[in-house]
Amino acid sequence: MAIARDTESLSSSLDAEQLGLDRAGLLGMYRDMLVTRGIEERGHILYKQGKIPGSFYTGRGNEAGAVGVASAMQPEDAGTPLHRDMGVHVTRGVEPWRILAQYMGREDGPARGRDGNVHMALIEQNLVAMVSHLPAMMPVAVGLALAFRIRNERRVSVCWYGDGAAARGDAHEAMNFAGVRRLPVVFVCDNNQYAYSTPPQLEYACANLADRAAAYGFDGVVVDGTDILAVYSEAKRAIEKARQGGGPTLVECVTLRMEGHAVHDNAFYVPRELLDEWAKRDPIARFRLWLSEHVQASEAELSELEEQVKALLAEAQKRAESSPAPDPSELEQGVYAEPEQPQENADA
Ligand SMILES: Cc1ncc(C[n+]2csc(CCOP(=O)(O)OP(=O)(O)O)c2C)c(N)n1
Repeated sequence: MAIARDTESLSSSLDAEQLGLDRAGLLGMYRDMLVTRGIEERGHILYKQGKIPGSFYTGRGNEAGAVGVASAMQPEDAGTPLHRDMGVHVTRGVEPWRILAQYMGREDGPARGRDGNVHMALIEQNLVAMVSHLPAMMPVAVGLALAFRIRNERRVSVCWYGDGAAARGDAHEAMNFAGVRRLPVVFVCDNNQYAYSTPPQLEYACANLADRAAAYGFDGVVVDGTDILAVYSEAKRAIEKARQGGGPTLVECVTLRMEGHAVHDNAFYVPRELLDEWAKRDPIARFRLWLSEHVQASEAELSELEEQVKALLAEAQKRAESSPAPDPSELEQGVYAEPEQPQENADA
């Protein structure tokens, strides 16, 4: 029995306008999706050229989920994006060359060559870098929301996690605590239907992961994660509700992971027909069509934008490749926070 609410697609430019999205904003979202995919495609090639250490993950198919949610956040809001959410970093303004530098372990990557290639975030964008253990960032995101509450700040924390991660205990603890305290946090479940090779029927027994929200005392909503405007609309509603003191929401964005778990994996266990079916719902192609139908974006205008993104990324890659490797003698710098100086106690 499903409990969560299902969303509808946004159908017209009027709907988008009602959400506060003008033509420039809509084209900006399209651009952010293109940049996200382009960076990951380049990363894939760099990995195969042996230029990226470790393994390499992409969020192909999840561009609408990442860019749509991030576009609905305010700059002061905070978030904990994961390995499928590169679009969050792009939307919040990290320069593409720095992401490519991060991939290659260079000094100019946000982690300055000191962490895994997708373990990155710029704290000035109010993003917290992920750790590998899933979903260890959920209690962190809830902690951010608790801090906002205690400090009386009208900020919202956005917490991304996967369908596989949803099965672990820390996901339950985070959501339970957030529900009990009605904290300003939005849980975004990137349900890409596979946790490595584990399919949905072996991951959970409810109809939707968003159904679980009811058990924690807040709303759950299932969104087509390939429809950027539906994602934006639900994320905006959830974020502003949290800001007004209405407590958490669980937004489940349903997609299909369009590549292997990481690039070494050919995903032989995902049925070909399923991949073919979801390929027809590619989020970038869908939005491109919407833009041409609803805001009269011409073929020439869209192609020009696409060429601009290609040129930007070619330049970004050159710059990233010229970024130096970190100096081994400085390896330990910037890894741990410097301890704060104890405050002078006036009464002592
Ligand atoms: C606690 C823990 N166990 C195992 C792993 C190894 N691992 C990394 S990603 C992943 C799959 C996670 O699936 P999901 O949460 O659905 O996210 P997805 O990668 O599909 O986006 C696994 C098992 C991990 N990172 N953390």
